[in-house]
Amino acid sequence: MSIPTVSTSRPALRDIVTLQAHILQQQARYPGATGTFSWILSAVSICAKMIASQVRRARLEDVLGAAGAANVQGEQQQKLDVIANEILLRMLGGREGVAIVASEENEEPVILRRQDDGETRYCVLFDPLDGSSNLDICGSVGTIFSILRKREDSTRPEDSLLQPGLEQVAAGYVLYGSSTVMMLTIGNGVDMFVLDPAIGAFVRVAQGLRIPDTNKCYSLNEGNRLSLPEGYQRYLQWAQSNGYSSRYVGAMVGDVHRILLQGGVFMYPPTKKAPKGKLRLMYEANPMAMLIEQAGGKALVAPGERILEVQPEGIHQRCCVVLGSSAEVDAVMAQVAAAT
Ligand code: AHM
Ligand code: MG
Repeated sequence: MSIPTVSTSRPALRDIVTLQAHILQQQARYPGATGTFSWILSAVSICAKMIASQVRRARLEDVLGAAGAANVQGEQQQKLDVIANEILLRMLGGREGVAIVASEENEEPVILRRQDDGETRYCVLFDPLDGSSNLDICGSVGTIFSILRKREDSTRPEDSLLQPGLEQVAAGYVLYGSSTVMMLTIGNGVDMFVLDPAIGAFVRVAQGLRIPDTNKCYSLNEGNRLSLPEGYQRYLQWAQSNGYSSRYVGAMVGDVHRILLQGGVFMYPPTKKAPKGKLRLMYEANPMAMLIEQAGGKALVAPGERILEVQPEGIHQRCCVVLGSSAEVDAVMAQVAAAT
């Protein structure tokens, strides 16, 4: 008797690769790897699941709205900012391989382990809940993270933290949108995972993702238009005369996700209110720049100046961000260069 087969377009079970399996596959490429780094990525994925579940239940649990305090940037903390921050601090704090954590929500980095026992340790920087003003309206929010290797040649924590983005060993974000998506790079391309709520695991849905070279789409807060430097105003004039579309979620993770998948350019230039730009270099711009470059795009602070090459001076430092498809970033920077 033949066994009936069920025809389905879903991947066969043997083809499903969870984030956990993906991390182990990557680890196997480095014969000397101890698993320390993999264990940290696994902690990040558990945090992502916990935060996703909190975000989904926020209104039911009555954890929407302001927590009543301002963070180090002087911005109102939402209750969920505080919850997401606690989850990451506690979970990463429990990982032996994490030496230092730094968060948008904490003025000072947290030094977890100082011992100098020859073990490789890491620094994890994160924005626990980016775009949290979107929470009250059920809009997209996200977690952004950047992982650096702790420097062995210095005992000063700031030397380990204040490394340019080029030194990142991994970076990524989790988007809590209509589904929960993780984008991850460990320096050899960008892979995408979707949280399958039925099995409670992130499942790999794309490998070696490439950003389209061009797309007539720009993403910025156009309300700032009149306070942008002249080159950016000229770019908008040019783009609008050339049939471009405008898309803006107001949460960097949501906006960059669209650009990464569909192409175009995301930017947050300097404004009168934020003369150095609004976005933070270490845990917003750098991880996004690494992802975009790993996908074949560009990420600049000014014409010819990569975000990843900026030498940081403070963990909460801000910078100008222009990133996306190569041709679209070039189009912005051509106008900026022409105006200076
Ligand atoms: P946050 O980290 O306090 O949420 O702020 C960062 C957010 C980004 O997600 C987003 O790109 C930007 O701020 C939006 O700013 P604006 O409201 O000025 O357009
Ligand atoms: Mg943020």
